[in-house]
Amino acid sequence: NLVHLFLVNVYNHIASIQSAKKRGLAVLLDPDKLADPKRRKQIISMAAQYGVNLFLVGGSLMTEDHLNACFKDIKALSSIPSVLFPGSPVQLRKGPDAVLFLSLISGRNAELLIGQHVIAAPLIKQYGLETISTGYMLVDCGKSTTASYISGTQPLPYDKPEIAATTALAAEMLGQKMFYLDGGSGAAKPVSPEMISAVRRSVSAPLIVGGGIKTPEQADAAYAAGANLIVIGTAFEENPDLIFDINAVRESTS
Ligand code: 1GP
Repeated sequence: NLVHLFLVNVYNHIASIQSAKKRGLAVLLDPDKLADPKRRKQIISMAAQYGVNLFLVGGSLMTEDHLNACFKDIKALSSIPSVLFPGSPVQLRKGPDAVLFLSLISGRNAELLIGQHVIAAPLIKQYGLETISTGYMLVDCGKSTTASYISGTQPLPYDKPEIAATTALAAEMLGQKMFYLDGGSGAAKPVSPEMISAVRRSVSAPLIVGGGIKTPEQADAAYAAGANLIVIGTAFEENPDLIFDINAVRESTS
């Protein structure tokens, strides 16, 4: 609808969650895993019912293209902003409200620090998408994930919060507007609260945390350590009803 089109500025929306000290929740829709329209619509509707703040849509690997269907269903069933979380420039298209312009700052793969961005930038401009410059940090959370494999990079060591903190600090000095600490989809365990709080102390920009969050306790720990927005994908795909318990944790102190 028109009001939605004119008012939504996704970065301001996320920054306002941080400034209001709220506990933000994003649902990750992996188009590959949500190829079944019934299942996809069920998760979107439940997320809308519980007032989720954001949908992230995308994946490190796409074997079939269901992205347009995801964006269409989100618009039809909710007024929640949708953000493309691209694994590569082939995922770019009109449809999302914004795109995370990710620099994989935990890695040393030049293609994911600047190369793919050169390819993506003119398309993003043509499509008129809001661009959110995001310092993206993959963390080794117990198993090799698709994200770390496909990116060909070494993730940050789990027990080295100081490396994450100084990486984020350097990226903020370089102009990144947001940070995303990610254990990768389906991680064996979430990013540690120690690492989250080290990054939180190091930078002032909004901080997103995801990967392997499966319980209300883990969500609570991530928020308490300083995450402004947590991202849950796999756990909701496996059990959409979990959103009820996660939401209770959000409301307990926000
Ligand atoms: C992955 O942070 C997201 O990039 C979500 O991870 O699927 O493990 O919830 P999960």
